[in-house]
Amino acid sequence: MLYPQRNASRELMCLDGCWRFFADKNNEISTAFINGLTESIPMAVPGSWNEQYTELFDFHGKGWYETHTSIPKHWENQRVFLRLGAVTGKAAAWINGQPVLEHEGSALPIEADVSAFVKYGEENTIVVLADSTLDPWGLPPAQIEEKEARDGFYKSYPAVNYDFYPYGGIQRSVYLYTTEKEYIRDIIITTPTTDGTVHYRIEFSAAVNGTLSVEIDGQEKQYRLLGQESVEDSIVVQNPKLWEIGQPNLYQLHAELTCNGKTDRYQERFGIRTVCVQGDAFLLNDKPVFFRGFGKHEDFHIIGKGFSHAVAIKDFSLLKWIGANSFRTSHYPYDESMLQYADEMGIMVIAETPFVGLCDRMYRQDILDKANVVIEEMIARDKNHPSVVMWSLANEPGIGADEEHRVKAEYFFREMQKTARRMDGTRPLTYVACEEPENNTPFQFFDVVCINKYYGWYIGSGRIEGTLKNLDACLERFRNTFGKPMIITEFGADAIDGIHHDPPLMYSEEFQEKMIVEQYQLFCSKPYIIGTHVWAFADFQTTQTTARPLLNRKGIFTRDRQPKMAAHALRKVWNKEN
Ligand code: BDP
Repeated sequence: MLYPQRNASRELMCLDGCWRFFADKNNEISTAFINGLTESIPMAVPGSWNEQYTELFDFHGKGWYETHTSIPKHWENQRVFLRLGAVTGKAAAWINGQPVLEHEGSALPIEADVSAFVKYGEENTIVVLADSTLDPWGLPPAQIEEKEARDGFYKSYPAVNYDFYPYGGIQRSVYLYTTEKEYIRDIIITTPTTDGTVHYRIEFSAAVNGTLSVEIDGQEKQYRLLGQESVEDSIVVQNPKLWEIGQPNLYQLHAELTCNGKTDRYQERFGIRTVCVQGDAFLLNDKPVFFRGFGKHEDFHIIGKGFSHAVAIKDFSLLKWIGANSFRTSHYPYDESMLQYADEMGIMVIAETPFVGLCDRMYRQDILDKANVVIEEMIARDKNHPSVVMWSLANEPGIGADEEHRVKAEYFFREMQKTARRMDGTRPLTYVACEEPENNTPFQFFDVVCINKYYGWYIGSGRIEGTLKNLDACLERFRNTFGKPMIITEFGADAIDGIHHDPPLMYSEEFQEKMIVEQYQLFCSKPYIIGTHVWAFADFQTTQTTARPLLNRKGIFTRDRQPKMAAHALRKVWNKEN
């Protein structure tokens, strides 16, 4: 899937702004309603609805959005696509009363050719349904209904099976864009070596007759197309400047497809770089790298999980300030702009699926089918970003050591892993574990072992030195079981900003700083550990529970991005290493 683009042949209309909104608390609106909300309030798009109105904070149901836009007359001779960057839960869209889209899954774009439904040179009504109903079979899952009384993650309310707030809404930008009738549907770029060879596969909307030109770094190739659906070839860039951490050299592939006298164009940015796992090393351009950074969230005051360029830029400026070189898109794919910025700033990304909170009941064929679709959609969207160096297929799945569940989970993970490798044979794969090695047998199918360990916090609470020996033993257990390189993808402690204590006690800034610095030293002493990500980059909104004073406070920065003591400490350590 290509990102929408405005260029010499494609037009782009952004529909972000203030839409009309109706929270369907009593399930009153059927799909028969699509021609105008009678009772509605203003709602900003992109943005979650939960913090825009106090009374909607706990609303997890069907949110109806409506906007109007006139569509230029001259678009009539082109194709028009509607593209929703991300809509929570089950989404659907109508144009002028006609259904145009249906999709399940929150953090990936949805689009459809709506040429046949728009009125050209006139006003059009666009309605979007964001069904944020908590679904025990969703990816990610809420708790199962019969067990509602048991509550969710850490007995949380609302009862979801993960530790972040289930914000609802149209969370990312909405666009209308045009292409020619016959158009470039996809471009897949790979760079198998560092010598400058750029492989590309250009896919068309149909079997086309015409010409294609491809240009990279001043070198151009022309193709005559006779009923072809795609072209696969390569160009060798002379003296290539590689994409490196902090030195993000980027190239452009310009493609022009001409059919029946009309030209569709697309310009895709990419980097020349290789990634692979070799022995105990993660190699970027044949040199070992050490991952230094954070697990993050898309989360900010008022906008919730809505995307904001300003917040994204602030986060990248803080990643640079602190000396980080990477982050994980815990626990779902992030807005494409985050990856574009990471490409431009030379920051590595471990890109994660939304499969957080998977548990025993989920290892079924129908859930696997859904999971495979999400993996395909994520890789189809993000494949050309040089910053994405590894895919993570799940966070902290509950696998269980008993034979029945282990066998089911192994099958599930083996199949997901096959789907990911079929889609992309160039990037290493991982998933992120929190349980012991015997509960994580699917690691046999993956390249890197990623673990989340909270010694001194959930295990041996309050004891930092006292738990180092056990943490050390735990690392060795994983290493001895799988013999693979390891990344510590989460470790950390909650610290409420402004709370100080001597001696360092839990929840004080001193405790968080001491724990992170001491555990980091232990991790660095292990040659098989190829990176550490502190949990978390910033404090974030989560569900209500006794363990969460308003927010999850494990951020190194506060929710409004102010540094805690640990941020200054990490900065010293990382800047010395850089
Ligand atoms: C891990 C999860 C993460 C949580 C974190 C925590 O991966 O989503 O926020 O623990 O408890 O289990 O803070």
